[in-house]
Amino acid sequence: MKGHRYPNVTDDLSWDVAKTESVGIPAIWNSLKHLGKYVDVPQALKASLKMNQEGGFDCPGCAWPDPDDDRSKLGEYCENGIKALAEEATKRKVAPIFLKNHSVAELMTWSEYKLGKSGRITHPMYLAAGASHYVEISWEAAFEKIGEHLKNLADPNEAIFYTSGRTSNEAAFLYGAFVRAYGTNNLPDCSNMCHECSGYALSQTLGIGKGAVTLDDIHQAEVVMVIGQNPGTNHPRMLTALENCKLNGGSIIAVNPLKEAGLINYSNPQKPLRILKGGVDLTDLYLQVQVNGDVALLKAIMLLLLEEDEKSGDIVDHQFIKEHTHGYDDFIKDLKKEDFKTCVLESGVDEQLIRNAADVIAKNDKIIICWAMGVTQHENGVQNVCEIVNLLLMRGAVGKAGAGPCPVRGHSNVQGDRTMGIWEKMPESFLSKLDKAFDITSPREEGYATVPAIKAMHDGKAKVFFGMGGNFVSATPDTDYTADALRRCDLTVHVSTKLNRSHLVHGREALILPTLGRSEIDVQSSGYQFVSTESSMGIVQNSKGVLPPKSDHLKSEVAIIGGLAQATLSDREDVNVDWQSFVADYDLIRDKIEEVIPGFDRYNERVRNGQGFYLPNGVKVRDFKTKTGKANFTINPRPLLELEDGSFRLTTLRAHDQYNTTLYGLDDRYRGIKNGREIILMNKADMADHNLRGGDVVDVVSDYDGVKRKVSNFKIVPYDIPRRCLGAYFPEANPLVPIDLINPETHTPVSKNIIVKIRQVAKT
Ligand SMILES: Nc1nc2c(c(=O)[nH]1)N[C@H]1C(S)=C(S)[C@@H](COP(=O)(O)OP(=O)(O)OC[C@H]3O[C@@H](n4cnc5c(=O)[nH]c(N)nc54)[C@H](O)[C@@H]3O)O[C@H]1N2
Ligand SMILES: Nc1nc2c(c(=O)[nH]1)N[C@H]1C(S)=C(S)[C@@H](COP(=O)(O)OP(=O)(O)OC[C@H]3O[C@@H](n4cnc5c(=O)[nH]c(N)nc54)[C@H](O)[C@@H]3O)O[C@H]1N2
Ligand SMILES: [Mo]
Repeated sequence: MKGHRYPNVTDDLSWDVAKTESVGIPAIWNSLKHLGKYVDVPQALKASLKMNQEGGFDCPGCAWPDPDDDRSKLGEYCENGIKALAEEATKRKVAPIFLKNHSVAELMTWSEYKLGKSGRITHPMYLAAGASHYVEISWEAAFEKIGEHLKNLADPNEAIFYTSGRTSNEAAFLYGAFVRAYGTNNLPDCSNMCHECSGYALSQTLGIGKGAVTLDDIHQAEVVMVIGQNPGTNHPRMLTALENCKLNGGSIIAVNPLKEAGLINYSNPQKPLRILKGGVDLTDLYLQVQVNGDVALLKAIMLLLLEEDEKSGDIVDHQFIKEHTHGYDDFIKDLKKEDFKTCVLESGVDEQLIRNAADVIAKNDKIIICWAMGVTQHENGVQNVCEIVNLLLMRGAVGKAGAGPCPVRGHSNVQGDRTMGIWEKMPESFLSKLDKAFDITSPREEGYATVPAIKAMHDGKAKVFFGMGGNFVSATPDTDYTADALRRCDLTVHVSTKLNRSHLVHGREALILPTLGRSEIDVQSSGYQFVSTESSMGIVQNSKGVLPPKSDHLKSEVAIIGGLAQATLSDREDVNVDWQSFVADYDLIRDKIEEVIPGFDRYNERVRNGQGFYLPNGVKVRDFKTKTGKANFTINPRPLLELEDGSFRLTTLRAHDQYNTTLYGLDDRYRGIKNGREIILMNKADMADHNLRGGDVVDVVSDYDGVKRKVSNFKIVPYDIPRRCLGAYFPEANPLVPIDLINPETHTPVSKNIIVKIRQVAKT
């Protein structure tokens, strides 16, 4: 079967006006309803009380941190956390008999939703060359097969080792050590498609590729800007922090092409009295930028700040700038070249609203800027983040209480995985210590990030793909191209909990290795094990599963790495690592982490403290580890936002009922959309111009570098979105994202600004 298509699931699509409030009673009800269908409810409720609590496990959903103290007795989780748990704790199973009954070709015709709902994979499964069905295989034989393939490659750089962001610190660190002992730095990860631009920009400007605020900072901030992020769906517990900020007198400014319900009004489900009062109005100023209008908006705001400062001298923090920053004069010289009116126009936001926003930012000192994918997944993603930093630096809002940059990370341990060395270009300081700790010689040559890895497979330069979690074919750009790339491999292997598309779009041979979920009990030969994760705010804490594993045949990710390393490296004379000792006792892995990575002193002791510990972060104390030793202002050109007649800017979004490529359901409750994912959100005036009505069926085409990419049978939904901008869901729209349309510094695919045209196929 060519390519990779999603069967149409929009037959009874409906839409209503988008909501203006979030959470509250419907959310709790919704999550319980969701639980009942698939899960053993008493077991899941028991588990939910342990989620994000001391002695329990870290929610497998997003990377939002837990409060340092005062965790809610009602449960420190959210509606979408419960859904994430329900996916792991499902009653349904994909046992060998299931895969005997359903061929790969048949499963290819199932929607992503149906595949995911099939349940947890119970046994290692193997697809032989030319075979139609997966069959059960023993763990030993599976490891043997992978080991043989890896040993037979002409060059270790012909293997790709992907990581999705749920992998624990312990598993990620051991995996990185194995991959480098084997001989490659080909360690692409989901971060390459996610916050890579944040890491890059923050390292250049502030000296650390992470955020520098705590929950407490958000509570005491006077202004929180939330740019390109939809916390009501993707980080629901962040709304509690924003609520606290509001109740303490803070102001919230949202910057988003869509009016997201979660940012408008919030009823904290853990505060029933507030629900009765109608919740808390969160956003004071909602700036509905056009897609990729953020640099123009930030420049307009900075021009206003500068203008005020030139009059009064007390808006720009000159003292801070003199002591702690570099490049201010050049930055100002460049900023002054911008015309305010043009910036306003290009941002798509009403001038008065921009003036109001600048006023709030000028009058308050404790300013935090939070952001996510609406900022990073752009060709100018690095510049977007750099402009955010420029604004904070102008106001001296870095390295003090209640202020600073706050990239809100996605997967629950994506930040930890990077700290642990999951990166294609870890610095020498890490590699040399890793070499010493394991007595190995890591290669120094830079490996492939995600997009270069896809191209290498496509070009036949890489032949084995190993995925530690994730759903590579669906999450990556240019689906048909990526599907071809995977199909050209000799072997594709996925360590997974659930069935997904990447098991079906496979290499000549394929393996599925089923693993324990975060909520499950992990016992190894030395006894019960726990793992640890790092939150978006740099807090490392332990996570211990509480539910019995769904099958006796599951292995932990650590055990899978141990088995794989042994099968691959046991006859290599230059590698003498006792991999099984690490599998037996994860404390030994943590000892090695402590040896290699700064900030993990007394790891085994401190991680046992229920609340975990903060990793060191120089930015918080104005110790900027940049080349200049200061915080750097940067010069960032404003992207040109011209559009040909008939073209639109398409941004891809997550619905309320999904976790990346895992679909919890087919609705997007807050946006008022039901039973449909193959849709295009469109401004009513644009619909009128193109003679389109809600429900009309269209093809969407992107034309880039001479290649036309298309998705078919999408339905138009009228929506409050700026003119000439369109919204569609990730991953259904991924075939439209060109493989070469990337942010040049980091190779991040441009998933938030795809230039497309629309062709009507049928009327409603
Ligand atoms: N329930 C749930 N939780 C999740 C996830 C999930 O799928 N489901 N995914 C996890 C992961 S891996 C991540 S990275 C995060 C993602 O969290 P988000 O970044 O919140 O997710 P997206 O849906 O990609 O949405 C980005 C927001 O950016 C806006 N936007 C789009 N284009 C632009 C633009 O050009 N400028 C601006 N200013 N805004 C824009 C969109 O309208 C949307 O509100 O969530 C994590 N948490
Ligand atoms: N167009 C478009 N594309 C995007 C984005 C976008 O906004 N728009 N967002 C990008 C972003 S931000 C990200 S992070 C990526 C996400 O990319 P990925 O991380 O690759 O995708 P997920 O859908 O999160 O992966 C889900 C699969 O992980 C497996 N899994 C779940 N839990 C575990 C576990 O505990 N261990 C293991 N080993 N496996 C597990 C399950 O089998 C499940 O099917 O997608 C990117 N792609
Ligand atoms: Mo992400």
